[in-house]
Amino acid sequence: MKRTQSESLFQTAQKYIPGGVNSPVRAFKAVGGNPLFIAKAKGPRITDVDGNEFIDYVASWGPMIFGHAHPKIVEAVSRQAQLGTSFGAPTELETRLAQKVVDAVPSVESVRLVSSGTEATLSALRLARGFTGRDKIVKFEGCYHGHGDSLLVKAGSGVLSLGLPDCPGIVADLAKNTLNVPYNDTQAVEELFSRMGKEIACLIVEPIGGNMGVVPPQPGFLELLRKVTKASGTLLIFDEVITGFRVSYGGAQKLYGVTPDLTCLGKIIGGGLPVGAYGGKKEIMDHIAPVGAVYQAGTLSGNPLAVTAGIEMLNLLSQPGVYEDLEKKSEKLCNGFKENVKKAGVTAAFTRVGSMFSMFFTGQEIVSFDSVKTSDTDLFRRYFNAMLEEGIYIAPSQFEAGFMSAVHTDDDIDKTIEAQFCALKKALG
Ligand code: HOZ
Repeated sequence: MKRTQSESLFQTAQKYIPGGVNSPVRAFKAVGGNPLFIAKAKGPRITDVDGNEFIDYVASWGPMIFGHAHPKIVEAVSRQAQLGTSFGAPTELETRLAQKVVDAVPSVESVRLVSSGTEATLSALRLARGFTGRDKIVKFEGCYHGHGDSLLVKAGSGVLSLGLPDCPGIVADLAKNTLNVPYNDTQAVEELFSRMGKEIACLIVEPIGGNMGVVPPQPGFLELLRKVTKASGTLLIFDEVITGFRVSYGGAQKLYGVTPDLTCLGKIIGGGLPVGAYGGKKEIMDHIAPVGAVYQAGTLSGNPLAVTAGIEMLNLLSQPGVYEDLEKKSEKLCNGFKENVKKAGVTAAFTRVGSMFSMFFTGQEIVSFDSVKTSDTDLFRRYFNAMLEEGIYIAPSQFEAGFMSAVHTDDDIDKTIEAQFCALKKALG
């Protein structure tokens, strides 16, 4: 595979941008080699600057659920661009998107739009602390909630992929208020809450782990979180930046029937443009300025282009049969992968909820940060590079999810399964 243009652009990028990338996981550090620079993408395919075309299962880390450059989204954004790209003043579009979110997501009565998932989670934490008057927060090992200071302790995503120790620059006095518990460990949660529940402002969780690879919640886990937080006056926050509108139109909370107090959203509700949101009960949300005293603001919050793309995305997602189709396609792909793994004699564990999935090179059952860390990352590195050679674009880390889109065809999936078998054989050497 020719990579000369990407190599040359990466050399130049490193002169002007730290590490040549604007988000660390993109740097391919966990898989060796240099990142591909992307020229364009359409539907389920992405093309690099050297003209190599790949079937894409990264989907911009989730949001391209209707593929790249969907004509309806492109048309709506182009139309809006003619009318202006940013006003720093309210538009009707924002209310239309907010209303769609309120109608779809069980916990959300009122929602504030921001510009990224990170902004959503750190604002939700501030709100939870302001609302409860408590400082401590609980999160789970391997969950990643963006790069806010309180949340980068034992985090997943890039921190895990690059094997970084806890992040310098985070004030110890703040970090000490972040308590980590192993994912799916109901006993540890119960024990922590019985000891100090009344000091805890909020518990934040990815209702389906998505940033250490896909780690589904075990039966009863989310229900337990709801029970202990309610009993101690702690706010339960679901970080649905990945799962919101991905695993069902109402997110993981609708799928599992557990309603948090606050929900963070991102990515999908911006149709691939920069958006985040946090919402919940009106009684809590009304503590945010200008109604209440918890301050949070942003010139680009509710940006008209991003909101327009989000409205179109939710229109597409609300058509009948979308989630059933995603389920069928994802099941077909993962079944094909499982067969391949058996034929190739590789040990691997599979996880999937709807259209988000992972394959870990380990024999362990995947339930937590500790279990995903048993994966053979060296084998993953060889596998990732072999998949690229075979024309398949997956996340450059064992610890990130794969995503199916509504526009992958049966033929794309068959090609992927065939390619994956070749990649497994190459990776095994
Ligand atoms: N936080 C994203 C992975 N879960 C990575 C985003 C990016 O590097 O673009």
